[in-house]
Amino acid sequence: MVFGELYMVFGESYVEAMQIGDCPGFALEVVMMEEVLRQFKTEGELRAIRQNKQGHIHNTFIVEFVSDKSSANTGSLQVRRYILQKLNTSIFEDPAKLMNNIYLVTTHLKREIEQRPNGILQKALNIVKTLDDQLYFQDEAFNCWRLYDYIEDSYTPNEGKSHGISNERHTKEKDCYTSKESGKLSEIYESGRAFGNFHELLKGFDPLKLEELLPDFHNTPKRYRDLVQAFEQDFYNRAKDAKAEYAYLQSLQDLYPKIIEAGQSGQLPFKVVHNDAKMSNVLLSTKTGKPLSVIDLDTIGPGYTPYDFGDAIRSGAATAKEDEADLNKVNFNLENYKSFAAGFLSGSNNTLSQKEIELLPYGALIITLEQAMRFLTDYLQNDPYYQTSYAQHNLVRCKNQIKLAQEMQVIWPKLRI
Ligand code: GN1
Ligand code: MG
Repeated sequence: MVFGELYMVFGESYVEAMQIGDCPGFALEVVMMEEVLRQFKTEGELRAIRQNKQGHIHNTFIVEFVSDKSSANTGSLQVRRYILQKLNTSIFEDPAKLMNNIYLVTTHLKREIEQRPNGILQKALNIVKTLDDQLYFQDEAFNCWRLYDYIEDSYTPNEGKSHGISNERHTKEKDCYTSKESGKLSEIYESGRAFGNFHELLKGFDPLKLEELLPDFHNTPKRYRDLVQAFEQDFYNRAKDAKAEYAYLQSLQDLYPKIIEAGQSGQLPFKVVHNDAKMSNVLLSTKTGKPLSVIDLDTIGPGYTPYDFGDAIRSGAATAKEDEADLNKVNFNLENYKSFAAGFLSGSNNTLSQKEIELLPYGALIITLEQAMRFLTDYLQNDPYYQTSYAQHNLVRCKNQIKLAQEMQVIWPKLRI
């Protein structure tokens, strides 16, 4: 039985499983995951586990359960899918606080969504609790695991794709949620509506109820100081590879405080924002093409609107993914930018202030530059943070983000909303 990125299909022997898997200790890992899954309130029998390598932080698996309750109409087995994640506790050191934040926010979102039968977002993430009603499970080796319901009939709009441009390499084969190749402008617009609506639904939620798990996450001046320190220390003798990139990022340092200062001086409302509002964190419906849900709530917390707009633009208005090494393929697409912005304003139902709207383009540029700094800092520190597949990976990602930022600078006046 083969479907997609196969990790393990039960019913086959572990010897076969080891041949399918490509990492040492694979069979052991499968046994461990079976044991972990037994701790959660799942339905049916475990049938398959597939790995998903898309995220940079946690280890993610799609797991499939079947129950013998056959559906009356089709006679087929009932299948339930879940997302299982082994949490990266070197980054999220306090999983209890992490899961509590997500629980509070998803509970609020569910209530808001229920109250709006004709609303934009249709579903909130649903945490599957453990048998003893906990939000996550800690195994004997102190690994922390969580389980979510898989949101069916959904896909993520394609990152790194502009309207009309087709590039096969941008397919996210290993995505949890299928990424469609169509790359329609309407999908960018719908994603804008999804994030705009996400902000609107969280408007009444007090940001101080959430723990700030990764302090200074979007404190761009601090990210810059971290970069300067990593470059000057140069513990791994990698600064020599990144002189031009460093000089460019240095040259823009006066721009970095723009959003955080507007926030701290009270010009921007202090809100609950997503803080990792990439295009791949929106789910659209495969049936209607309209927004279904916003996912990946690890970084949910206090912040300012331009942060989320910025992350969405650096992914949604780019013609290539952030891993693309061929910079000729990395361009900024103004049409996508405009569509996303229109969707974002519409989805937020006119709840954005004038100052927030004025600073949205700054969010796009600053968050892209911040991401370039984060990748470069990680490269200079020998990649302790982001998962990488080869030595230059973080440097490539940094160059990619810089290319995008430079293209935004060229057309800057046109980014005004
Ligand atoms: C990380 O793993 P993922 O893709 O959800 C990172 C984001 C970055 C992103 C870059 C907690 O997100 O901030 O923008 O990589 N998340 C964290 O793709 O650092
Ligand atoms: Mg994330």
